[in-house]
Amino acid sequence: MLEMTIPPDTVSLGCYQRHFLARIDKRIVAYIEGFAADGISYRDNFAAFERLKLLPRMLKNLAGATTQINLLGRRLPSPVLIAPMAYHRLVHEAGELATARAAALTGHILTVSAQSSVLLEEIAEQGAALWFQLYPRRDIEESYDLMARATSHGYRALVITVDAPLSGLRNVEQRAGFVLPEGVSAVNLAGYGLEDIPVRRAGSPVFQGMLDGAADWDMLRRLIDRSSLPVLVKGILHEDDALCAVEAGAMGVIVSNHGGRILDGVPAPIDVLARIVRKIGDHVPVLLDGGIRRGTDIVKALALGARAVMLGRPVLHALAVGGVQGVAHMLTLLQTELEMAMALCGCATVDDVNHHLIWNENRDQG
Ligand code: FNR
Ligand code: LAC
Repeated sequence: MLEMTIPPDTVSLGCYQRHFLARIDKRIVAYIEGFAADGISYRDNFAAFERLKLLPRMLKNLAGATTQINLLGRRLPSPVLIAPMAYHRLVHEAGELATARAAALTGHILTVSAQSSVLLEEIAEQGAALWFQLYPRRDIEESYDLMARATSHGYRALVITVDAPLSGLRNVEQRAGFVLPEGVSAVNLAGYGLEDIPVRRAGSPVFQGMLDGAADWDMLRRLIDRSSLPVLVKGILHEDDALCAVEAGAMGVIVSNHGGRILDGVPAPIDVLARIVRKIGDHVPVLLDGGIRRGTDIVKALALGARAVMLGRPVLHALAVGGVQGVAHMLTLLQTELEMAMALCGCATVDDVNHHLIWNENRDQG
């Protein structure tokens, strides 16, 4: 695989983003870094973490400290997973094969998107622990087929994304004129029917059939019933939807606004996390993504009840800048930041990271 040199001033996830923005074709940047409409939710995903403050405890005994977690019956070295993202080959020749190699090297789970640019069967050969993400397809047999392919190739869990029956208003992409370059495509889906519905009349196409056959709770239940793997439902913001997902049989809920890419003007996941955890209790793990860029962000998410977090764009930034080594280095930087943040907060294990760590400005007034 291509050898790449990581610039020596790359010391945080933000540095990878800076190099990514400077090096990569503007149209591809518009797709990857882009957001829905005006980017209100995209920006708020970061601002929400900035608003939260940690109140650390001193002189705790930190002997034997660890970031290990239990998730779906397995022990994982870190509460950080790689979020599903389409088309890694947009930024690196080897695409998801390189990301999987880095995940294997560092012990992180890679969630492979159904829209990966390398076949899910080939990604499975890289030795990484994998989850598989899919959007419910109009033809449920095609979803079943994808699920069976992932299951038979050793994927450990399925993620069904429910927040994108439409891909959202991508004005940034439209302005930049983004189209998939030659040679990059959703190869897993090549044998299935097209999901595009022909527009029947002039005018807005959205309510002219684009949503016919879109998934509903009944379809979700059927998909979960069919799966022999645990299913997590991704893209939940309302606590009642979290409960519906659990009632449909989900073994996990991923609180997410899709990195601000689908509907603009929704809350940051970190701001709705605690309500969701309160609603569904702690027997079903709640994960969170959107705006995680620092070890302290992970501590904040865990403190508010997340079992683990998922990391999106930084993985593609690092893949673009440094290939396998870049992604492994970026994940290691984040792991170091997490350990440092836990230690400086006085937490030896993830169980020590709880809501008492979150500073509440109003506590003294009440
Ligand atoms: C995504 N995301 C996404 N989600 C999903 O369920 N299936 C997918 O195929 C994709 N594809 C995708 C492509 C790109 C380029 C990006 C940036 C994101 C959303 C992703 O899983 C995750 O929710 C966000 O990226 C998390 O936010 P951050 O970490 O990017 O801020
Ligand atoms: C995106 C789709 C692929 O966010 O989920 O671009």
